[in-house]
Amino acid sequence: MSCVMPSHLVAQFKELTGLEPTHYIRVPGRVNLIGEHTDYNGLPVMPMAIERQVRLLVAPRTDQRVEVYNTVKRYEPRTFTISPQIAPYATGDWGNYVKAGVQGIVTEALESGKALNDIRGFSALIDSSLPAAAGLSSSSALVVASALAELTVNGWSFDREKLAEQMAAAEQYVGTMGGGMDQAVILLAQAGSALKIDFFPLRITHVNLPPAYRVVICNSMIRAPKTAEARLLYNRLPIECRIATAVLARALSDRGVDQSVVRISEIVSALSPDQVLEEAEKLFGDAHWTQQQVADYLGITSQEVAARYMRLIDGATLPTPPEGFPLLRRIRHVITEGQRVEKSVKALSAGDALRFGELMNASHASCRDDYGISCPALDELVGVARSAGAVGARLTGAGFGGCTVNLVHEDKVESFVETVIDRYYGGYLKKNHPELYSGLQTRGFDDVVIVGAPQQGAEIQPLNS
Ligand code: NG1
Repeated sequence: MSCVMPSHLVAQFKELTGLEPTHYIRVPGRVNLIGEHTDYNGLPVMPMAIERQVRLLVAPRTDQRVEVYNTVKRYEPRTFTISPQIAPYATGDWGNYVKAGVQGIVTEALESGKALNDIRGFSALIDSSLPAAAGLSSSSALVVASALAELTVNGWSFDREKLAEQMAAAEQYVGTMGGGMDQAVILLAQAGSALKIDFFPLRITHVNLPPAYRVVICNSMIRAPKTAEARLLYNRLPIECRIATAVLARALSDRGVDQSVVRISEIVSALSPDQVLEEAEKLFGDAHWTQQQVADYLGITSQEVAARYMRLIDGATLPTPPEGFPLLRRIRHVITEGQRVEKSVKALSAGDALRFGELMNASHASCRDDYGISCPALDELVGVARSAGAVGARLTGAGFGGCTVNLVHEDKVESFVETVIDRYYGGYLKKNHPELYSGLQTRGFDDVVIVGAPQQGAEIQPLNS
């Protein structure tokens, strides 16, 4: 066990809860190297776990309450009772991530025949060194940490792969229609290597990064939250992919594609990625499709399109985008991004860092132009990073803000960091977002430019008093 428990947290835990902590749980964040928005489409991703993490001290309770404290004051304490259907807090409340993890475990326990009365709750103190809303998976880390707390206080063993799949489904509790990348890397990462993850079913391959290169994460400081309206920006993407999948499956039904498929990966595996791309180009053209056009093509009504494909997790329907759906662009990004992950694995096994860097750059262009998830600050940061010596630079995570990930030769890391601080933070950010820059002047840059190495996945340490 490599995690060291900080003693000041123990004192704080005892003071807040009146209990003695029994376990220390450490859950890393992650940075995605390549493979963006491919996971929920069934295509691969390549993330690694990072040293920034969520740490949690926990003690079992004799009742069915869950009581959580956070070392960050603005996250006020939350208490709730375990039940078959735990009602969420208001959208955006941090406690919903705790509820999501606990609910996932409780649902599974009840389904496996355990009695509600036999399920214990816990008290926990949470501390995080992961920036929130930055695309580094602080939310999934909290969901997984809460689930591990619930499993641990009940003395339940678990299989990491199965738990990763359960947690991907469990996190949808917060209303995001995400995939399974974050929970998988958080639980299954091994120190020293990145992971190629395939989905449905989950499969893991360890990938070595080029030894002379470092992964540098730069926070654009533009927050990328997934709450309220911002969440719609994210959810619109899986919905557009579902619509594109349905239309393509219909078009390709005479080529052996089953019309009931729900993910782009299922079409790609029936034909080949290049064939699907060619067909998609012919079918969709570069125009946006209206909801009515989709309905006409599928031989259903526009209301049926909304009911079948545009439902959000809370039962509401995605508002119809007035400009329509850019179906070719969405499909093209997802398919080429899946190909880029496969090519990256090949490049890295051949030790070809420059080729991997090119693929990262191409991924950024595709995320920006076809998937629409970049923003001026991310584009600027990527441009600065390349001129500062990164062989590959791209946005990472859901997008719309948050961080970039950069591959930098170890000899250039120091000058890379200096140039980025000077040109992006001291130049672009100061000029265009002075309010975001002023905080940095006092805080420094340790939290915004992070040089990372692949870390171990989540760990649980018993505290023997
Ligand atoms: P982040 O960057 O943590 O918001 C989200 C999804 C992933 C994946 C990426 C884009 C969740 C919990 N995570 O990650 O599954 O789709 O966006 O590649 O929804």
